[in-house]
Amino acid sequence: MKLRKGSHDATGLRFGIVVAKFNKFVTSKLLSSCLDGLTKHGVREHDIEVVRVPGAFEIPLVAKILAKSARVDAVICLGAVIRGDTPHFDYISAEASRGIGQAALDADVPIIFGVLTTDTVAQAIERAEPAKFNRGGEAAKSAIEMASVLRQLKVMEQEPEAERASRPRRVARRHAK
Ligand code: INI
Repeated sequence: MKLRKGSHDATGLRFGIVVAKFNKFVTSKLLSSCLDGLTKHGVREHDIEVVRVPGAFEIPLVAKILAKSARVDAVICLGAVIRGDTPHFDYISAEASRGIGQAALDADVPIIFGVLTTDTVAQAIERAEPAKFNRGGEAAKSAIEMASVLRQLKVMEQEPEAERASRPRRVARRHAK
């Protein structure tokens, strides 16, 4: 059996973060614990690119552009969609999750879903709180793990090619007639 798994050593990895301004009192907490999580695991500050967008609905497009830019090894999406009394919640949360998943598949780069979808403000605050659920820090950990596992898989993909290239070329033998 060959077991491949990501590590939490983020040395040399680069990350993009897309953070929604809507419900900023929650998303700013997600962002600061996400940044803490990345730097704690060895990511350098200049290897982190943060992009702010109006709301969760706008996250997927920016996440996809960042993921395709070749400037980052993974993208982390942070937002807070709180149900309240309008059907807006269903449209925005569904579009954010579908769009983020699609962006990762289109770009072939890990994109982490750190968008809270909650019924109440209290639930959102609890999930963002570093001392409670710490979803921002969790998103950072998932991003590091995925970037690390993808890096391993890409190395594996390149290896057979490299091996082939280093092998001495066989000279075609002419048939004596
Ligand atoms: N955006 C959020 O990130 N969270 C919400 O809870 C929310 N609600 O409830 O409306 C929200 N709306 C804005 C939306 O994401 C877009 O920014 C807006 O519709 C413009 O496209």
